[in-house]
Amino acid sequence: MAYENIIVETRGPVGLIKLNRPQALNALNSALLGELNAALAAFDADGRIGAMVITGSEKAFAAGADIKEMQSLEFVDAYTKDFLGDWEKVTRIRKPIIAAVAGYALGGGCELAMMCDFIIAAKTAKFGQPEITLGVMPGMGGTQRLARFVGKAKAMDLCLTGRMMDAEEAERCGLVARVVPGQDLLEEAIQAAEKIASFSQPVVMMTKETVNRAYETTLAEGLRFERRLFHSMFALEDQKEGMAAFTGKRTPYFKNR
Ligand code: CO8
Repeated sequence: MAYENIIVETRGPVGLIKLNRPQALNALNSALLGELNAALAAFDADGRIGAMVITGSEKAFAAGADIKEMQSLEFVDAYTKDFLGDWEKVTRIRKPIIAAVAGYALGGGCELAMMCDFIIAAKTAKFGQPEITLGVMPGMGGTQRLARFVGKAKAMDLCLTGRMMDAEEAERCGLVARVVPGQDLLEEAIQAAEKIASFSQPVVMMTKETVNRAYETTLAEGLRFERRLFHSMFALEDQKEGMAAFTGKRTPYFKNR
């Protein structure tokens, strides 16, 4: 598939997607969404790929949903056509996705970064949910994921005032996993993705699925789910290999990667 709004590459076992609408600070329109979903699904189905990275430009990861596209939308169309409903597909990708964020991650941009499994940010990154300044509120997880990831106080602050927070504050409050100098951002994200891709793929996928359960169910149910999947790992050759390699003081070779 030829893409116009994203650039898609592979780096060994890593699928790399660069959002590419520089004239609009990578604002997320329907065309970009369609392409992003297609590229993610293709990497998810590709046995050679173990993890993915989504990134933007130095200036913007994404400055939000495309305001110009949304401006004349009417309620009846938004509702009946489930405007933005397709964004949920990003969260159904089963292999890990890292968001490598430099510059603005605002509105839908911040929400897209939160749909990824973790965020590595450049020092220049700025996160925010400025929808309130446009007469709307977040529509793709900003009120829900942000509240779960950083807590009520910070989520309310960001969603109600529309202010931006920098990378340091985002790391402090748990939105961001690591902050690195801008020039190291992509390399750091690719290295993390390569590391993930070197492990047993079913174990990686089950780990992602299980951590995500923590945000969807009770602690008791989450612990039960974790234990059952943990038990199932003893059916994998990769468990035998990983533990044999440890006791044999050698590097494991995971067959299912
Ligand atoms: N939509 C459309 N175009 C945009 C957007 C956007 N979100 N952001 C920037 N642009 C365009 C500008 O219009 C401008 O285009 P032009 O040159 O044709 O006028 C170009 O990008 C460059 O932008 P600026 O000149 O404004 O650049 P600055 O460096 O002066 O400012 C800012 C950068 C502060 C990021 C500024 O562009 C800005 O405030 N952008 C809007 C941020 C925003 O409000 N985002 C929230 C959008 S609403 C939303 O995301 C709803 C979420 C619902 C779910 C969506 C799921 C995907």
